[in-house]
Amino acid sequence: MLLSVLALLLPACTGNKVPDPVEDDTAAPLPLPTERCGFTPATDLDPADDVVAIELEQAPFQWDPGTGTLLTDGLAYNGEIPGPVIEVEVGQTLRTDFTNGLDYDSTVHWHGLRVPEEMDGAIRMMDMVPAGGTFAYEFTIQDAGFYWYHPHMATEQDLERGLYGRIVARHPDEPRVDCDLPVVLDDILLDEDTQQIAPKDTDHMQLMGRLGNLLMANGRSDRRVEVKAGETMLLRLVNAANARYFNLTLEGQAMRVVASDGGWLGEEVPVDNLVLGPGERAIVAVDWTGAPGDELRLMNARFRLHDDDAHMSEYDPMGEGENPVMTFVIGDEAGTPTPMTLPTDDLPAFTGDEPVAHTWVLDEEMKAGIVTIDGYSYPDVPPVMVMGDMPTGFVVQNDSEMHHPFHLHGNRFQVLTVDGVAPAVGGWKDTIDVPPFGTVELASQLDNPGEWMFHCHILEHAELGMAGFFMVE
Ligand SMILES: [Cu+2]
Repeated sequence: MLLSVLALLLPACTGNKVPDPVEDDTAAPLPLPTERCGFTPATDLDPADDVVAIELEQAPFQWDPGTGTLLTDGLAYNGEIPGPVIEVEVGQTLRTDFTNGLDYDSTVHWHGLRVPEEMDGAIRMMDMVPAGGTFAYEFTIQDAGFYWYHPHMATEQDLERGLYGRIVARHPDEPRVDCDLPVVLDDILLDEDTQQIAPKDTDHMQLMGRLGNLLMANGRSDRRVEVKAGETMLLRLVNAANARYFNLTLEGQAMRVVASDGGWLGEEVPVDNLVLGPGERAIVAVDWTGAPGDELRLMNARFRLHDDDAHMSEYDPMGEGENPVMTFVIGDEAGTPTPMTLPTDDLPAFTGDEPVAHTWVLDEEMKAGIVTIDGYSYPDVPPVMVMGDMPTGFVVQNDSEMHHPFHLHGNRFQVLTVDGVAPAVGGWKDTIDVPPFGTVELASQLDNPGEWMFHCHILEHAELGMAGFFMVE
């Protein structure tokens, strides 16, 4: 433990610190076979067409993240990391019979989906599900796109240990491809001696954000997926890391963003690289090129959480360079491209003149170990009161030297500007990076009344109190 903490405090001179496997008689390391691109959804237990019913049980689980050592204090939904893919269509009812198999209270939060407040799984809004208890989450799917679920109690520990799952919410007119791949991006901090999940950090490390030393795609560092040259892949990406921003490129391939957090864009947006802060999602279309046997990697480049001038000493255990997240292998069979005809019926129409209901001010005091929104640290915060069901502006102002991914529960929004400039990728969002000393302007219809949380999605910051709640009336 001491060693790992010390190692994190050393200057960034050691490069990629992916640990070596450790000999362990109790572990049963198996190399991961190459999988065909695609996914198998969770079994729908209800025969009715308009209902998808699943069972979800969270419990301790041992898993090999790709190092060859079983992590003895992992957690999983239904014994899988990530948990099962929930596939639903807009208009269907999703019923989840949830069992909390942990020895402490927990919830399920449906990140990004507009659900009734009593189904949101955030602490203020509902009774927690006690250890060993059950709860039936039930709501209608309103929003097409790529979402995810995770606990909203002990969040920074539970997500590090593997508790997260994917939600593919289908639009009736969305493009359908064989190679539809929902991927949870994550990093995990392993103790370099034991190869187990490193203990919870000191307050100082919590302020800096817990950056891991192993990058994973769907719970493994060694994931390999076979694709066909010529076929179109829809790569659905969610960043489930505690603090890491992923900055992604795909070797030799052109990427087009076709959906953001809250669903499909009206257009394809070509990008050279894709930055996703914790909690953010995107769907990327790729028409694969290459020869059979080619191996093409999804690469992650270093993203500095702090303003360069302010914090030159920021340390990333993955080093300063690029690191692979997963590998795609071009198979022997050829595929054909799928035209991207994108649904457009759901897109925002804000003018930028919406009256600003509130300005959130994010700040931190490194020496005092405090992170705040509007000068308050959760839970000692007054509510923000706003009128609902009308076009409403918000401003998020970052007075600190660090990036903060700002997440709103319950109501989606459009980003009008980041530091005065309209973003390259539009569409509905629920989580947005607010750069150091930067300002973001948002607009929302606020069509989901209730009491909702807002917080930084660097999970250590949320734990330290960078959170609050707003009442939509
Ligand atoms: Cu933060």
